[in-house]
Amino acid sequence: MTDSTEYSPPKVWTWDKESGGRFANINRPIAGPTHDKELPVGRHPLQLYSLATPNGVKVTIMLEELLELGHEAAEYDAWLIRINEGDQFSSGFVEVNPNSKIPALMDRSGSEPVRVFESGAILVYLAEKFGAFLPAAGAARAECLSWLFWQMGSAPFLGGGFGHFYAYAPAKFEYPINRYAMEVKRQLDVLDRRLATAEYIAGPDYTIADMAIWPWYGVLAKGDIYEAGEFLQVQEYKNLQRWTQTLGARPAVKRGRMVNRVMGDPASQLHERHEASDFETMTQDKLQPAQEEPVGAA
Ligand SMILES: N[C@@H](CCC(=O)N[C@@H](CS)C(=O)NCC(=O)O)C(=O)O
Repeated sequence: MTDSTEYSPPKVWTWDKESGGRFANINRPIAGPTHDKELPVGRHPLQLYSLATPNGVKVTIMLEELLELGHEAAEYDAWLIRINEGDQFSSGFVEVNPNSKIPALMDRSGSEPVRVFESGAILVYLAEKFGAFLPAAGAARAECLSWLFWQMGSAPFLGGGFGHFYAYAPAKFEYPINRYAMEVKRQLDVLDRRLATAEYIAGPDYTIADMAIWPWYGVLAKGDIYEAGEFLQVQEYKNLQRWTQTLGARPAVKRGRMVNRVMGDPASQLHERHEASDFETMTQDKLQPAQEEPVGAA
């Protein structure tokens, strides 16, 4: 079960720029900005700086769901942050998120702008601001927040663990792939069992817990990330499959997935979103060549 490339750690770790596998160019052991650049600001109160990775899509789904419900104050500008080109290390972005990761939100509706980073915090902030998709109190709120934080704690094992070693590492190593496949299968079973007795993740209602979990585990269940559907036998999780399809059919989910998307079918990519009508006027001249993006560099 040992790998052929065993490693004896030195006394002191040093930064080896070649060691990070795919996307090694954005991995650094230091925080802070690498260059001076302000972020653009559009005309809506909500300014989102993001990319359509699973963590980014959670927020664009929420904003599109709020608009679908008729909350006009949820209109937003979504600016593209190309993380594999280092946009997350600009001085402007670091001011909004000192952790240099998408998604990041500026709420400019009040007298002072409010910054919000971490996708879970953004979902809670928007849910509270608009009084939607998060039960107000009691057991229902506790259940929703429990599943939301379950997602925040679990997805790094899927993305940074399984996804990294199965899809991005410089070579396939049995030990980490085995370890993280085991954990991801366990997580899929957690969701499948929950969805055997509940229509949505937090109970009878669709909430921010669904919006947080679907872009990771729903998309994994469709076999759409890491090309791991067969390896993980995702079709076995029948209740998860039912929920995945139900959510995937929601118009706001379909729109949310397109915003800040730079990969896949060009017709599914809306690089920046400034108006609701942008979805209708998506034209080829707005589209640039597809490129690869890190799926959850968490
Ligand atoms: N826990 C964070 C994770 C955010 C995250 O990992 N974002 C990735 C893309 S999915 C990123 O911006 N990576 C850029 C980098 O690591 O430099 C959240 O949920 O917001």
